[in-house]
Amino acid sequence: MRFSVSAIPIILGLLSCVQADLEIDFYADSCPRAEMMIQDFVREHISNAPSLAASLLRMHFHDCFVRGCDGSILINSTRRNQAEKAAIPNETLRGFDFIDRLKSSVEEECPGVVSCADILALAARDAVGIIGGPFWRVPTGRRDGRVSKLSEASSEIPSPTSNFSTLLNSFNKKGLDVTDLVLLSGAHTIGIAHCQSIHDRLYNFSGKGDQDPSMDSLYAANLKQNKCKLSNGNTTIIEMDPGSFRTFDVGYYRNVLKRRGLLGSDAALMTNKATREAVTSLAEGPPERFFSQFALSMERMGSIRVKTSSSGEIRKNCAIINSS
Ligand code: HEM
Ligand SMILES: *[C@@H]1O[C@H](CO)[C@@H](O)[C@H](O)[C@H]1NC(C)=O
Ligand SMILES: *[C@@H]1O[C@H](CO)[C@@H](O)[C@H](O)[C@H]1NC(C)=O
Ligand SMILES: *[C@@H]1O[C@H](CO)[C@@H](O)[C@H](O)[C@H]1NC(C)=O
Ligand SMILES: *[C@@H]1O[C@H](CO)[C@@H](O)[C@H](O)[C@H]1NC(C)=O
Ligand SMILES: CC(=O)N[C@H]1CO[C@H](CO)[C@@H](O)[C@@H]1O
Repeated sequence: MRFSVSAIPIILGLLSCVQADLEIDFYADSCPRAEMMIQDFVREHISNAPSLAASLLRMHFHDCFVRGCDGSILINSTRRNQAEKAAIPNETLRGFDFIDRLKSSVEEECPGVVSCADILALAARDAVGIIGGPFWRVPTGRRDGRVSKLSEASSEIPSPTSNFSTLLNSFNKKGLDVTDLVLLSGAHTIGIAHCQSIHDRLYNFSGKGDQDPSMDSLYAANLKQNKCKLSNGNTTIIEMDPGSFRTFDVGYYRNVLKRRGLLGSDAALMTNKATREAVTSLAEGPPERFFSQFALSMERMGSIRVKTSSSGEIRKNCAIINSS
C-alpha cells in the first residue's frame, strides 16, 4: 500500500499532535481568567510572605527535573507509594499548601481545566516578578503526571555536594547545557538553606573532620561560630546571598567569585574554566544581562519533557492523582 500525497499533511498533523508544544495563553478560550487569577493570588500572598517566592521557584525546578514539569512534585505519598515529596532534597520545600489553595480557587472558576503543572510554573514566575526579579515567558498546556516516586527525586535532583561534572551531567540529562547550569544556579541569589546542606563543607569535607579548602576561610569561620555551630544541630537557616537574600541581583555571582558560594554545588562553578568565566562576567555585568539570560534558561527548564494533548491528566487536587 502507498500513501497518497494528500495523506502526508494528515500524517504530519498527527505527529505534531503527539508532540504538541506549549502555547502562550493556552487557556485563552477554556479559562480566560486563569493566568490573571494566579497572578492576583500570588501577589496577594507574597506581600505577607516574600520568602515564598524562593520556595516556589525551587519547587518548580524540582518538579521539572523529575519526570518533566508535570506537577509530580505536588503529589502526596499514599499507603502504597512514597512520593517525590518524601525525598531528602524535598524535605525543605515549602509552599505545597499555597499551591493547593491556589488550585482550588482556579477550580472554582474552571473545574478540571488548568493543570497543576501550569499553576506551579506560572506561580513561580509571578512570585519572582513580584519580588523584583526577572520576567520570563511561560507558555502553557502542560498536563499533570500520574506518577511520583521518592526514588526518582533522590536520583534526579542534584545534591549540594555534587562536583562540576556531576552537575553538568545532571543538567545535560534534562536537555540543559552548561550555560543553563550557570544561569539557573543564579536562583540562589534569593532564599535560604539549612546548615545541614553545608554541614560537610564546614565540618567533614573529606570524611576526616576537615573543612572545604575552596571556601573562603573567614566566611567558613563566621558560619561555624555563628549560624552553623555544631551545637545548633542542622536545622538553623542561613541566607543564600547574605544581606540581599530577598533581592534578585548579581550578588550570588559576586559571592561565588569571592569563594563565598554557600553550597558545594555553587563553589563547583569555580572549578571549570568556562563556568568560572561566566560567573565572572555575570558578577561584573549589569543585572539586566543576568535577568534576560536567566529568563531564557527558565523557559528552557519550564519545557523539560512536558506532557501535552492527551498524555497525563488535569488533576482535580494537586496533591492526589485523579481516580481512574
Ligand atoms: C545546580 C544544582 C542545584 C543544587 C545542587 C541545588 C541545591 C539547593 C539546596 C541544597 C538548597 C537549600 C535547601 C535547604 O538547605 O533548605 C537550595 C535552595 C534553593 N534553590 Fe537550589 N539547587 C540547584 C539548582 C537550583 C535551580 C536550577 C533553581 C531554580 C531555578 C534553584 C532554586 C533554589 C532556591 C530559590 C532556593 C532557596 C529556597 C528557599 O528559600 O526555600 N536551585 N538549592
Ligand atoms: C497532602 O499532605 C499534606 C501534608 O501531609 C496535607 O496537609 C494535605 O491535606 C494532603 N492533601 C490531601 C489532598 O490529602
Ligand atoms: C565527581 O563526583 C563523581 C560522583 O561522586 C565522581 O565519580 C567523579 O570522579 C568526580 N569528578 C571529579 C572530577 O572529581
Ligand atoms: C547534620 O547533617 C550532616 C550531613 O547530612 C550529618 O552527617 C550529621 O549527622 C547531622 N548532624 C546532626 C546533629 O544531626
Ligand atoms: C565524617 O565522615 C566520615 C566518612 O563519611 C564518617 O565516617 C564520620 O562519621 C563523619 N564524622 C562526623 C563527625 O560526622
Ligand atoms: C513536604 C514533605 O512531604 N516533606 C517530607 C520530605 O521528606 C521527609 C523525609 O525525608 C519527610 O519527613 C517530610 O515530611
